[in-house]
Amino acid sequence: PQTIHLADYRPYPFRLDEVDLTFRLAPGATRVLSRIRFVPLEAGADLWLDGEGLRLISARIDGTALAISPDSTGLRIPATALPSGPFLWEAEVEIAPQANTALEGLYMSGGMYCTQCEAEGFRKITFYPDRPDVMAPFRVRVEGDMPVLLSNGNLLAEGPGWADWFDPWPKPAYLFALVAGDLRAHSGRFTTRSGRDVALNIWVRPGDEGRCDWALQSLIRSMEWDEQVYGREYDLDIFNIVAVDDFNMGAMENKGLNIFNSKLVLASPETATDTDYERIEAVIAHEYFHNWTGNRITCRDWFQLCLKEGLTVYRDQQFTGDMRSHAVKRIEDVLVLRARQFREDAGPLAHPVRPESFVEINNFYTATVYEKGAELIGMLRRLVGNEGYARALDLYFSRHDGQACTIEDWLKVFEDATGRDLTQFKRWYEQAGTPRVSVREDWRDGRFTLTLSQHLPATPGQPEKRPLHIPVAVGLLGPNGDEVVPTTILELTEVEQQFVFDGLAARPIPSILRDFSAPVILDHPQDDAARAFVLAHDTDPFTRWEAGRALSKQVLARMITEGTSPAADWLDGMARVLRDDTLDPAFRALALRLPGEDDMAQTLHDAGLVPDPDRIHRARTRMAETLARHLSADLPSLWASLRQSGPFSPTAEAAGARALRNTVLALLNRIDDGRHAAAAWAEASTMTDRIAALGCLIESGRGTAELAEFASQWAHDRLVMDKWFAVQISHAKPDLAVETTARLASRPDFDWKNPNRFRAVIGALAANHAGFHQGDGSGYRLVADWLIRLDPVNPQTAARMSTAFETLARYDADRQDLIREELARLQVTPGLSRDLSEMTARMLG
Ligand code: BAL
Ligand code: ZN
Repeated sequence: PQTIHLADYRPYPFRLDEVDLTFRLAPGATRVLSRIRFVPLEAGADLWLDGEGLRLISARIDGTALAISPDSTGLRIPATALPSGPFLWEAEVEIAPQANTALEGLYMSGGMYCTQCEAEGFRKITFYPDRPDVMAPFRVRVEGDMPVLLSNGNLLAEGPGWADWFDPWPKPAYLFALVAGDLRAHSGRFTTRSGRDVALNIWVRPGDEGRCDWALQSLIRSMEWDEQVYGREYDLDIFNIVAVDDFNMGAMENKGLNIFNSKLVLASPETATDTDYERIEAVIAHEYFHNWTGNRITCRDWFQLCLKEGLTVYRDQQFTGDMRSHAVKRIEDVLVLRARQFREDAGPLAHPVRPESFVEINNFYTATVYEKGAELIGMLRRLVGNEGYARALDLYFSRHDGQACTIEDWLKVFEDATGRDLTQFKRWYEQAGTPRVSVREDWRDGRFTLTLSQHLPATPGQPEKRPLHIPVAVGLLGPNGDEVVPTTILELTEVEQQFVFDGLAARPIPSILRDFSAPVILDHPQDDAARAFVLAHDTDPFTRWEAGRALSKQVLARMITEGTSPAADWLDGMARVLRDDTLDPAFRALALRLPGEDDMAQTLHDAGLVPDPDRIHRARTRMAETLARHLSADLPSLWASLRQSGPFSPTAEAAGARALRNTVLALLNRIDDGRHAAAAWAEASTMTDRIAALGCLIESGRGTAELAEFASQWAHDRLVMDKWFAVQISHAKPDLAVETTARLASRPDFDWKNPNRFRAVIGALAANHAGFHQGDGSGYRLVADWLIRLDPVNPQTAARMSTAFETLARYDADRQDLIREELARLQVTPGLSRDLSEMTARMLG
């Protein structure tokens, strides 16, 4: 397969004035007619149109029929066969949405037609320059035997079996969308700041209308927020969201017609957890925010993906912080960043936020592009300040509206708006890997010196690294816990630098990397007592939580490697958090959560040790049991006091109380043989509480009757049944996880072609650290078997799931051999997709 390089970018030599499409829908043979006016921008350029899997019926230029035969990637018409000026291209093709299991292009899900075009799915719909820098207004006629026929933009006219749509905003083909089906709308309205009345619709299958209001309210809040915070208004008369059961991603920001995985739309207290509610709110916001950061201003090429994704993730994180709690949101985001992005950056799949080459772009919708991309925006903001950030964003929107842009354009806006030189900062976009920042403290004659140094390890293809421009937010605490130096941004630009603080009465305790000011691994040797002090006194909620986290990891690492008991400082620190009811319950829940097993494996590997998954699991279990016994006098009464009565509330406050209550339940479950979990199950009225109780029951070796009850109640509901599958595997004991997965995968309702169900089962095994990494390789084998089965059906989801193997280098030689064997088996599978073969090749190195 061909590798595409950023350095090879060339502009498309034609402009497209307008695109006119007609769809005659039929499951096995849909006809797509296109009429496109091309205007040459360069003399002598051939016309290249992408096209894959299309049956060409006819093609004409300015009315003259052409005899052309496309190859498997598209068609070329030599310049000599083209008119010298503008011309009209007309083509008719046939496609088979019903046969499209890859869920890319036009496909069918549960009897409805829908599309997914990002990144390169439009070429499976018609011949077209399928690249993001080709932008045009689209006029679309949809004809089909379906009650609801939708496309982008505003509805011009409709009648039985047809609808005409026009999207006046020039857009790249990846933002095209079409939906047709028997759908019902949950509707609302929004009036923009300048008075545009917008019809809002959440389209779902009949019967699901009652589970749409949270999504609709989240959309309205997002629209208000983007006006208030970024000055961005919506720009069409209608905004449609459609929920689809079979979807590779979370959701898609098609202009005026967002298409969502139904998991990220449908919510009711009985069927969705608090985590689902929070995610729905965030993803609705994310896709809506793309209307400006992605659609009005898009990417010049796919190497610039972070331009829209990093910024839009940053915006949705800000939004969630404003709607809920900034402290809690920051901690949650850092947990995700470490679990997914640091993990990626530490292994064979490490790549820069702006990659320089790819084989299959779908393999680069990664935590690095998204989450690390968002961290880079946060760092820029810290470096230029809030006002500088606001000026830069205003300039970005005014300068680049309607354009397809690059990271260079983005950084130039910051330089022009603030006068800062971002030459060195740009390396964050170019160099892969997680930097380590080491801290040394020195106290002499009333002068406190912090020496910061940075190291960026080699990553695939990048043996040498240059120093980064790192904003390190620091505050100093006095011995009595008072803040003696408020948060200051230290700019680390060299390999090593000293920062001096004078005029202090006593040696301070530093609080470093406040608010997680940069995506780095902090190496700050502190003893247990200093960490416990920061946990008790810091004014910054992130570093406060982080001190507790670092202490927990330090204690757990000693338990794993030396077999020690948990330290008293740690137990007391946790007890203080548990009892401190001045703290937000959601924060307390996060602070009481023990480090994950995968996280510990990486931490041990970073320290030069070889992690043993079983030992990690046993030590973590012992740690939780010891903590539960230490807190046993408090837990039952706290659990009882957090019981909620009255109607369900989805607010952050109510969800935080449920999170703390279920954290307490999980601790109780370590020492009470499932007694409280059984009570919790009996009284649960929300999915949050039900699934928490069920997880606990399974962990204590019970739950058979409850699982049966759950399944009989929810057999008709795919999303709820996904949870039923996943909970059994996530909570399975290490030696039972593979067997449980295999048993569940043999059930007739394991609909493995549905990406949500596949992830709920095979993904859950990959996430059960000690279960997946069983020393006999059975976990690896089962996942690889399923990847081989899924790949020909849905290469994108198979490739994504293959990242289960990205951590191979951490483990002992035997496990490494077993993983390599499975990757090699994948690699030689006949007909392996471009997606999965790129992934296996990168992982095998
Ligand atoms: N653009 C793909 C889905 C998303 O990031 O919103
Ligand atoms: Zn996005």
